[in-house]
Formats: sequence, structure tokens, C-alpha cells
Amino acid sequence: MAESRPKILVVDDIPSNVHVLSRILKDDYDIYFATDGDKALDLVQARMPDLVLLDIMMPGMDGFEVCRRIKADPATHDIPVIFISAKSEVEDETRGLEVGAIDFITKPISPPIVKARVRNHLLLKRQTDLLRSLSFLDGLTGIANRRRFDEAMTREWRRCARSHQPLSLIILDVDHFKAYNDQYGHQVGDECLRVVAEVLSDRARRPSDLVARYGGEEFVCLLPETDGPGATRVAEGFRAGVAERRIPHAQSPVAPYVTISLGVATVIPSAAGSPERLAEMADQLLYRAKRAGRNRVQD
Ligand code: GH3
Ligand code: MG
Ligand code: MG
Ligand code: MG
Repeated sequence: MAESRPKILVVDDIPSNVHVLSRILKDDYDIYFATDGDKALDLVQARMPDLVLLDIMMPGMDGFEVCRRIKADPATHDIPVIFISAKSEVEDETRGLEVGAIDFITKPISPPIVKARVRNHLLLKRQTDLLRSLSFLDGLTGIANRRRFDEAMTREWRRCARSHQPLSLIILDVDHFKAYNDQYGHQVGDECLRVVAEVLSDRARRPSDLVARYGGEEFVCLLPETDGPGATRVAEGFRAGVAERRIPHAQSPVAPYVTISLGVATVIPSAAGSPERLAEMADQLLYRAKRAGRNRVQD
């Protein structure tokens, strides 16, 4: 897949300054520009640039305040900001770095230096993004890990509370997996978990659905804006999907192949409940599915 070009937002109240920077950078990057602080903040939200080149002295909101706001919003906090300013006092540069800028370039600019610094900061940004995305992935299966799930749960809980929409959670666990490992070995066990992860990822259809490895041989699926019957249908699809793979499991008292048990809980989030309580409910239902004979969905 071709990598898309990095996006740079240039902010300066003097159009000719914007023009000069655009000319230097446009061959390598996609350039957006704003000539005041409010427009800059709108564009940051709309375009999610990889880097912001920011003037300080502007009518209305100055660059320090623009930077402070970019850094205060968790969604834009990681976007590097470089001040490009005629202000060259030690206090200005210090303040710029204190409000969260990663670098400070004084005007008049030298094109090769601007180019080189931009390149370096974009390289760092790409590495940071990569590390960040890896920190949210489960190493064995390649799907989301528990950290990612916890983050999504917090976010979706709030979102569904605001919109009074149901939030559903499926917790599932591989049946008699200890016996599976004992029979086939840990590496084959790992491969089995990869297949389960693949089935779940294939079957969770909506972009907002999140499948994650919860730990060991347990997985979760968070389904925002999904009611109980909808979530039960997804869970039944998971169960059938894993069973249909017919992964041999000679020691299982349930079936001669690998099966899973699932608990499904749904709430309309409110102050009366909590994400932890939703997870407890799903977990209790999972254990009822186990006690009732496994290879089944309990809602
Ligand atoms: P149940 O049907 O009640 O869930 O029985 P179970 O045997 O699946 O449950 P138990 O909790 O006794 O055993 C879980 C097993 O899962 C034990 C553990 O070694 C195995 N396991 C956990 N994580 C991994 C893993 O990453 N890879 C492999 N291969 N096995 C794992
Ligand atoms: Mg200015
Ligand atoms: Mg378990
Ligand atoms: Mg198990």
C-alpha cells in the first residue's frame, strides 16, 4: 500500500509567509493553511495534520494559545507543533516550548533548515504513532489488546450515555482449553487462539464494533449502539463461526472440535451503572453458559 503524504498545517496571519512555507514544502507534503487561530483550530480538528507550523503574533488568538489548545485536547495532543516566529527572545522560545511546541524556528527562515527540521519531526511522529499503535495490539493474535478495549469502553460508555443508546458487551472463553493444550501442545494452542481471533474479527461487522483479547483464552467484543437481540445475534455468529472451523479437539466432552461459550450483556449507560458492572454482568452470564453445558450463548 502506498503511504499517503504527510499533512502539514501552516498558520500565519500574513499570506506571503504562508506562501513561502508552502512553496518550500509542497513537493513533499500536503499543505493546508490558516491565517488566524480559530481557523487553525478548526482545520486541526477537520484534517488531523501530522505537523503544525505556527506563527505567534496574530490578531485575535495568538500562537501560544492555539498551541495550548491543540495540546489540551487528547485527540490532537500528539500532533507536533513548531513555532515559526519573528519573536526571538529567550522568553518567547521558552514559553513556546512550555506550551507544548516541539521546536522553535525564528524568522527570517532558512528554507533548507525548515525542510530538515520538518522532516526530522515527521520521522519522529511516524515512529511515535507506530509504537502507539503497537501498544494497543495483542502480540499473539494481532487484534486489539485489553488496554485498547479499556480505552474504547470508557469512550463508548460516555458516548452511548450522551445519546441514550444501548451498549452491549460479549465476553467469551474457549471451552476446555487446558485439555486442548495438554493434548496438542502450547504452540498449537496459540494457533487455535489466532483462528478464534480471526473468526471474531470477520464476524463483527460494524466499524464501531471492537473485538479484543481480554487475556488468556478469553475475548471480548464491544458493540456500541447495539441492543440485546442484536448483540445476541452477533454472539451466536461467533459461536457458530468457531464451531464451523471444526478445529479438532479430541479431549473435549462437548464436541470433537473446539467450541466457545459466551455471555452477552446490554445496558443503556447512565450514572447508575458503570463499565465494570457491565463487564461483571457479561462475565456472570458466561459462567452460566459454561455451567449449562458450554458451546452456547447466554443472554
Ligand atoms: P473452561 O471450559 O471451563 O473454560 O475450561 P478451560 O480448560 O478452558 O479453562 P482453564 O481456565 O482451566 O484453562 C485455560 C487454559 O488456557 C489454561 C492456559 O494454559 C491456557 N492459555 C491461556 N492463555 C494461553 C495462551 O496464550 N496460549 C495457549 N496456548 N494457552 C493459553
Ligand atoms: Mg504574525
Ligand atoms: Mg478462561
Ligand atoms: Mg476456557
